[in-house]
Amino acid sequence: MKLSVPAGSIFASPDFTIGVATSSFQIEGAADAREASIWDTFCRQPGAIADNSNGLVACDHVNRWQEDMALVASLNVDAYRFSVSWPRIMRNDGSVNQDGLAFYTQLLDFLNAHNIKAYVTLYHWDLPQYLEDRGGWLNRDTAREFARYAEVVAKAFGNRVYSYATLNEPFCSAYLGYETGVHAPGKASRAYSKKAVHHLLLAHGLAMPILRKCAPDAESGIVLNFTPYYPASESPSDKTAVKLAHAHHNDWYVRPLLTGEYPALLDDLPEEEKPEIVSGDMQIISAENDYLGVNYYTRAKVRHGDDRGFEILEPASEVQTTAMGWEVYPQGLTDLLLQLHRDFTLPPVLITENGMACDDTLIDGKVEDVKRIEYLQSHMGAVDQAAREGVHITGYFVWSLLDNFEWALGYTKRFGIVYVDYPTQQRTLKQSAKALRSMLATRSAQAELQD
Ligand code: IFM
Repeated sequence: MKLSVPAGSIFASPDFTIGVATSSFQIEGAADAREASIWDTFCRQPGAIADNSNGLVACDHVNRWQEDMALVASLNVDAYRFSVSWPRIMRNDGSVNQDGLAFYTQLLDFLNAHNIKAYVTLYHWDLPQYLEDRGGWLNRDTAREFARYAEVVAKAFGNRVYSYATLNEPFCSAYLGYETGVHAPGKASRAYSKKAVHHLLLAHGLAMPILRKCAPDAESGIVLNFTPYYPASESPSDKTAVKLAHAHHNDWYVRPLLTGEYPALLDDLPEEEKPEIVSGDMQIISAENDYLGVNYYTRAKVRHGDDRGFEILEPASEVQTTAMGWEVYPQGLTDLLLQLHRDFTLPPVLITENGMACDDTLIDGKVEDVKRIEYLQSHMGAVDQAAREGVHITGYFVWSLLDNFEWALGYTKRFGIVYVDYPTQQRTLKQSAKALRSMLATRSAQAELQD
C-alpha cells in the first residue's frame, strides 16, 4: 500500500510543506533534568492514566535525539514540528536552565544542517507545576510568565526556527484540564474553563509581539484543534445543538483570535462562568497571526440535550473508527476548512496535526498499518479539496513521528508512523512511514524534473 500525491494537487507543490510532529512531554523523558510539570503530578493521581504510566522515560527522546532526528531526515520531510518543554527551560527560582536550551538548540542545528524547517511549539500542555501551584491558567499572571518564557526561548534560538506556535490546542488545556478534569491539572468545573481559555489566549497575544521582535524572520501563530459538528437529525433542536457545540468548542477559541470578540454565547453564560476581561485584552488576543494551525482528527454528531442544549454522540456502530473510537471522516476536514474560510478572513492555514491511532503490532520486524495509510491518503485528499475551493493552505503535518504517551490513555494508543517498543526503546518504521518516505522522494524527483 502506497501514499501518493495526485498530479495537480496542492501536495505536489514544492512550496507546500509536509512534515511530521511530536510534543515534549509525550516523547522526551529525562524528567530529572527539568522542573516538574502538571502532567508529572497528574500521572501520580490514582486512576488518572489508563495504564498508570507517566512521562518519566516516555520515548527517551532526550537521550536518543540523534537517532530520532536521523529518522526524521530519512523520511524526506520538509519540516519537523516539536514542542519545547516550559519546565525544561524556566526554573522555579526564575533562572533559565541553559542545559534545557542547549538540548533544543542541538535539535535545531541538526534540522538546519539537513534543510528541514523547524516548527517550534512553545506550549503543548506541560505547564510547570510551580505555576499551577500559583493558580495555573486560572491565574492571569501565568500569561505574563508565558510571555517571559517565550522571550527567553526566542532570543536563545535566534534564526534557527522557521515557525513558532505559541500554544497547541488551548481547547484541551482549558476544557479537558479545567472543565472535565480528564487532563492535567484535573480540575473539573464549568466555572474554570472559560477563565482558563481567556488566560491562555492572553498568553498567546502577549507572546506574539515578543516573537516578532526576537524572531523577526520566523512566522508566528497558534494551533487550534477543531471538531466539526453535524446534527443527529434534521430537527431544528438538533441543528441548534450543533451551533451551541460549535460555539463552545470551536468558535470560542478561533473567533477571539481572528476578530477580537468571543462568540455571542458569552452573554448567555452564567456569571460565574464568564472570564474576567480587562480593557485591552481582546486587542492583545487578536494580534495578527502569520498562520492558523488546524489540528483535525474526527467529526461528531450532536443532538439536543443536556442543560447546555447539546449532547455530543459516540459514533454509530456501523461507521469506521480509529483505535481511539473516533470516526474516520475525511469530508469533515474539507467541511471544517470551508466553514472557517466562510466565517473569517483567515491567515494562511497549516494542517498542524492529522493522523490516527491503530492497534499496531510488530510482527517479524514489520508493522502493516494499512489503515493509517488509507487515513492519511483520504485526509490529504480532503485538504486538497478545500484548497481547490479557495482555502489558502500551506502545509500538512502527520501526527505523529513516534508512538508516544497519549495523555490520559498512557501508552495504550499508538499514533506513530514509527513503532516504539517501549521496553527496549527500539524504533521500527511502520509501513506508513515507508509510504510517506517514498511519496516524498517521488515528489522531490518530480519537482526536480520540472525545474
Ligand atoms: O496526542 C495528541 C496531541 O498531543 C495533541 N493533539 C491530538 C493528539 C492525539 O490525541
